[in-house]
Amino acid sequence: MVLRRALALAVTIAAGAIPAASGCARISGLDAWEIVDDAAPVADASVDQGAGDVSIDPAVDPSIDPGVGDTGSNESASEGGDSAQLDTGVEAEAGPDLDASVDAASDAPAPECEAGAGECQGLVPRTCDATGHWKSGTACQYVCQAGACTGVCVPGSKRCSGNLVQTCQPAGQWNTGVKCGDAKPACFEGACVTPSCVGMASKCGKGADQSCCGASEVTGGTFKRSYDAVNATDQSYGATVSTFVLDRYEVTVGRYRKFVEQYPASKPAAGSGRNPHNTSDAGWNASWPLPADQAELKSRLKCSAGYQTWTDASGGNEAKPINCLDWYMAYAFCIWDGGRLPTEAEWNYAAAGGGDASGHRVFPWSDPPNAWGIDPTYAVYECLADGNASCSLADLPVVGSRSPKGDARWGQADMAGSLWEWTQDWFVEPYPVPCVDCASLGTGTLRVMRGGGFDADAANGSLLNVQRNYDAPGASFYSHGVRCARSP
Ligand SMILES: [Ca+2]
Ligand SMILES: [Ca+2]
Repeated sequence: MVLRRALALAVTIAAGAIPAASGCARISGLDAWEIVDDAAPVADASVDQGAGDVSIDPAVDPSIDPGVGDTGSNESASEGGDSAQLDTGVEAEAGPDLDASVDAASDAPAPECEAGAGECQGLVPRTCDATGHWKSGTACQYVCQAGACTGVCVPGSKRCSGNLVQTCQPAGQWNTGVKCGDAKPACFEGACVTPSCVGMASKCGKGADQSCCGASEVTGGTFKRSYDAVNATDQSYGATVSTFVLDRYEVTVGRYRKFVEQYPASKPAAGSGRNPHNTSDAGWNASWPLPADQAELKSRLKCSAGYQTWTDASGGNEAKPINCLDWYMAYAFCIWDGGRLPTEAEWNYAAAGGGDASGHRVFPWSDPPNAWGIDPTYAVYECLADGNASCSLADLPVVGSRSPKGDARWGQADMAGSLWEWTQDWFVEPYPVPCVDCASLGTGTLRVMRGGGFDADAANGSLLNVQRNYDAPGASFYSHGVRCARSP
């Protein structure tokens, strides 16, 4: 292999090696030179044929004289195989092997763009330089258009402006935004949320990394109340429930704290909290008793020294369910938070998984519906959550601690166990029929609770979907909590 000089050009050549395997290897800055296989003897000893490499020593050959031509007239070759030195700085074979075999003009890259033009490759802008070649710039943060960075936001991203959700447009500009509706009236991190969820850390669920504010739609249908074909076989109490939204979790201490902080301004207005599917629902009654002020509300939340989850200062219980709620304190929270109490029929329907072939479940997680299995990996009950049978506040873990294994059909966690959950209805027995989005709202002395508590005994059926419970609406107790219903 020899190095042949093609044209007399002034080039500076960096030290380096030309790959032996290449019959024609180009060195950076060596456009005018080519390497070719050549059977002719090589006089240049600096070309290391043994190694198959051509090495160029700029220290020895510091410059190339553009006047050097194929004749090698400026070469100073030494005898006996010594390096043929060119004043060009390139060691090359002298003599007959020098051959102008390459046209430098054809070797120059052709223009690829019109000088001054601009375009984008993804987020990277590039402009066409004076020689007609693309020069890439630094990637844009937001939008690249016509070779330039523009915009103030990433298209598709969202942010809040007051209670408006703004969306970043394709050109990287915020639109005017959409106002959050009544059900989720506050904007937080680009999404409409319920007031209790503004700024709320995601510390719920089994990994303590889920939003405590999750809610999911329960697809409406017809079913039979307190019927599961296994434990309860009376099919007399059919009901139809319209599609609604039910919180995935029981209300947490952290969420309830937002209500407390704004109390008493967070008290419901008369007539608020109606179930939109039930025209006979008059909503909140202004005569219903609530704590007079924030101090009294806090006091009421401390109903059990050993088991209350409320703390006056935010602490380690924020993702635990708030207990010690009476019916009024539960309902008032849900209204303030853009929702309402679920009716007993709605609660029963969601826990049972509806009334089709996948519904009428024994437990919320039962699939098939008659599956009987329950153990502490499914639900929080019998004070077993901390692994022993004695009862303590450790037996009431964060909401969703058995999720998703213990979830109901539409994603609600802790429907069985954790806390008993208030519903809107007076306790009436038997169930009133017919029932289309019905609720027992007339008069009574006891309000319905469903689902079983963290200290409830599974053997007595407390956690079964068919089980009903009740208490006086003014009763605060450490196993009483709530989960809110909402409109889709
Ligand atoms: Ca225990
Ligand atoms: Ca529960």
